[in-house]
Amino acid sequence: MKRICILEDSLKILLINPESKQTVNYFPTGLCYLSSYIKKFSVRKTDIKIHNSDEFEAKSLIEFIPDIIGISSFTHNFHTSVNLSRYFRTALPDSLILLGGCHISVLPESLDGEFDYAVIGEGEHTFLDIINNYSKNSKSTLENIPGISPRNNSNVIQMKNDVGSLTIGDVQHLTDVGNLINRRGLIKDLDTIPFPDRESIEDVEHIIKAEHPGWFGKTGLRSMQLTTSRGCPYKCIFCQPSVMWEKYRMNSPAYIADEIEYIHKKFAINAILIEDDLFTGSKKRVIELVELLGKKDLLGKIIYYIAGRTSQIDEQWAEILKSLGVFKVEFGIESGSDKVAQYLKTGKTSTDVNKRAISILNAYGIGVFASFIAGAPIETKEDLNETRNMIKWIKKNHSANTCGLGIATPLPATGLWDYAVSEGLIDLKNIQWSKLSVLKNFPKRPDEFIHLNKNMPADYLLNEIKKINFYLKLGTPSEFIKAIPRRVNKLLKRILKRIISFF
Ligand code: B12
Ligand code: SF4
Repeated sequence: MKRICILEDSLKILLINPESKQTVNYFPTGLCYLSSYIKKFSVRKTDIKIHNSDEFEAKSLIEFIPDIIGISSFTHNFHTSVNLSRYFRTALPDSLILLGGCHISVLPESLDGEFDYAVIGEGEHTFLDIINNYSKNSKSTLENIPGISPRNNSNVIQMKNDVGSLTIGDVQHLTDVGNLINRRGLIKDLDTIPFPDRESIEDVEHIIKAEHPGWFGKTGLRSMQLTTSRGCPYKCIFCQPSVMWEKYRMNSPAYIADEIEYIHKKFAINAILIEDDLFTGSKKRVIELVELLGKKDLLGKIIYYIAGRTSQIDEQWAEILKSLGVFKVEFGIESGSDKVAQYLKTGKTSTDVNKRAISILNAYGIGVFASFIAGAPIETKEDLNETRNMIKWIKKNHSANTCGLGIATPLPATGLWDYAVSEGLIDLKNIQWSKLSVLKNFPKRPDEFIHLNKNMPADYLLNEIKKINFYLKLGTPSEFIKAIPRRVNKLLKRILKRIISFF
């Protein structure tokens, strides 16, 4: 057996998920995996804090005096991450400041702020190497670790595989950059990664109790997220996981069943959001999972929210998902127009296929969350009208069905990004990252998003989306009546909060 020699000088590590509370309360899964990996495999003693909050200037973070600060960033909150790095550089000049997550992994040349290094792609191995090789006296000892991207002071990223260096603006095609970066090989067997360290998050209970009626159809549950795969085998034109993760990998049914058992026992969880891009990658895997959960007497005790592809769904899938306890399946329908849906999903899809999958699941009492996108470059007013009709059909088909409509957003490393760059809609030297937000704080004005569509003026598009979202908010007449107590309750809570804050 391999012996690990534990170095005595303990390292304090602060992992941060910025702006986590601005959307929904959720677990920073990536950071939790990094933490558990370090705890299991590092040769050093570590004291790890995972900060999942909007408040960063908290004295306690500075008083912790972390040796290493690791920030995880999406694209829309990249500006906040950059500001945070500047804040920490001033408050704790000697700390090593790292950046990771989906944004920098697919757009490494955008590295900015006061980060010492960016970690590209899957983070566990690279972070472990950083921890094991970190020296308080010299940050440059880390430079040769594969998977990291250092930066010098002139916004130039030094590529470490002898292809020279790139300046912001040099690179037009992101996939090329992905190939240039010294990417680290992926972890072959996901089961070798320990369960994510949810215990190190401050205030775990708060996240568990957060209300998610949109996912689970009711409130008062104790919910948690679970990852059972990484990546996605498809390549939709607006989505980046296939670039970020390169390859689709899955955990084994035994690993997943053990993790479900663990979180059910440890945190009394009765609702699980499976956050895979595609949970339905293998029928055999889910059949085996159901069998194992049956043996552990866990069927019927937990409800699940999962994501799938409509083209896969048949009666057998519906039966399997029902026996697992799936309450809702998320589908990227994207458009009610076949032409636009096929453009966005870069492949075969149609309203007929979508309606069939939804009807099969609904017949088994399983609801769907159908996600739509408006404003794709080729979309016309008529296409958007077909989306409106499809949304109405879905809502009427089953009371558990819900829909969401977002705006076409050119996320880095996607086909839409390439389109926006080629049309001169993106200037990397002068970009406002918050414009690439597909968040709840939806753009209210044309200058708050990147308008990709040529057939509809920006304000017309925003107005149409607003109307459809208003219909979705109100719901069908019976949904509206049903929601009155919840809405009154919410309003009272808000008033009470205001009164308390006043005193
Ligand atoms: C589940 C999920 C969610 C969940 C929870 C998110 C979460 N746990 O982080 C919910 C539903 C809340 C969510 C919301 C949103 N999401 Co989301 N989400 C995902 C999804 C499907 C999985 C995320 C995940 O858990 N991955 C698994 C972990 C292991 O990976 P990871 O977090 O990337 O971490 C690894 C590495 O990145 C790295 N790493 C990460 N951070 C750091 C930090 C350091 C210091 C180091 C060293 C390494 C490191 O190491 C980790 C382990 O390998 C991804 C797609 C995907 N497959 O990644 C989209 C994705 C991340 N989401 C996306 C988007 C757009 C959103 C929303 C903006 C959508 C919306 N309409 O509101 C919101 C924003 C939420 C917010 N508050 O900011 C985009 C982001 C694109 C971008 N460039 O920003 C993605 C990539 C999907 C897509 N459309 O392409 N999301
Ligand atoms: S939208 Fe869904 S199916 Fe398409 S690439 Fe992204 S995760 Fe995969």
